[in-house]
Amino acid sequence: MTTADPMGSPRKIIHIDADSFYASVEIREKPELKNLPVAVGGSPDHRGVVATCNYVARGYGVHSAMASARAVQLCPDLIFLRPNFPLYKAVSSQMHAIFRQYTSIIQPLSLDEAYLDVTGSLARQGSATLIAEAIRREIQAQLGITVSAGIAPNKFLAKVASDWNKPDGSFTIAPAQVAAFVKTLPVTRINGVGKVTAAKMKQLGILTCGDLQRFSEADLVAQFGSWGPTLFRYARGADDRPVQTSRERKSLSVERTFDRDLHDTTAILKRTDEIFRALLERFEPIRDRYGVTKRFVKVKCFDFTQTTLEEMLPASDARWQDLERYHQLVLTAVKRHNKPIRLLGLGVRVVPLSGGPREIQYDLFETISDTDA
Ligand code: DCP
Ligand code: MG
Repeated sequence: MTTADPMGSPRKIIHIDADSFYASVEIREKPELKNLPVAVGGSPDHRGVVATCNYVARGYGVHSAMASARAVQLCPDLIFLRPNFPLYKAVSSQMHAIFRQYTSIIQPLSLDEAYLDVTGSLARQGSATLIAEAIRREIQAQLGITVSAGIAPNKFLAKVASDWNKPDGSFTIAPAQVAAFVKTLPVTRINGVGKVTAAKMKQLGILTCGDLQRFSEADLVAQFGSWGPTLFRYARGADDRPVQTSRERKSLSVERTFDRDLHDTTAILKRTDEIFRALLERFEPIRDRYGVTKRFVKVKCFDFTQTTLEEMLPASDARWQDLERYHQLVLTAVKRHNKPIRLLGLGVRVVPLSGGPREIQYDLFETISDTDA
């Protein structure tokens, strides 16, 4: 269910994001590593990549998606751990069990990140801030890891807010504070504004959402294409996207942005295989409830030109799990531009298997993505 408050009063959205998730879970298992620099990922001598690292390692400049070999250069004492995905999945389900004590309207974005709509929750006198604090305390006490929380009237602001006092912090943007908050909010805080967009905005004299407000919607469309109307609303702190529970899921996708652009077919296919495995893993929890109607791929080149290709499937069944078809789609998409690749994404369009009111027409290409740009 989504929340459309009949009185028109603001929604209460919480965004939760665990701190250095994989690393925190590993350190919980091995507390003696707590104050040492720790990374989870592939080993430095096998062209591995850092999945994440604790905040001690971040102090040396190590970060997600960095080549492990580079990470060791920056931090010679870095301790590398192999990932243990089943354990991270288990901790993620335990986090969700805690969320469900407060609301059933939960939209997972990845294992460690979710939106919660607590507009109708009666717990903690209906205070979203107190609910978020309770969730943070319970996760720390029961699961031994810390999470950060953002509390706001919509998803856009809640996500910005969860990053505000990270790690182990929370931040509330009350409805009355929204206008003042966005005035000075740097555009780089907007999810999706990366280096290239930020540079373009800077050239236009746009550093903050306040600056962005001076542009009309038409101007923004002229400058930023189909993203213009969204930017126009975000600049004003507005976002009416509902928190979508998995019951309403339309697609599932996994994207990866690479530390270094991929140049050759072997590297591209190797990364495709990794993303394919991640996609299978994300599909697993919903496989009994959803059928797949299409597979799609997204390829973004170093210069941000992008191609999306999709392929209809004859029946909503399990046969979508065909790595060869994904290879074909990726290679076809890559050939369109024939340039170095900065991002690859694989996904599926899904429909609920049982009948009912939710079987509606689905928009194309609305993806719930797992971007790590
Ligand atoms: N992850 C990954 N590869 C990436 C980015 C993330 O494998 N390029 C994995 C490891 C992370 C987990 O996903 O632990 C969650 O991603 P986040 O972006 O939330 O990063 P963290 O939780 O590690 O750190 P934080 O949220 O504190 O910045
Ligand atoms: Mg996180």
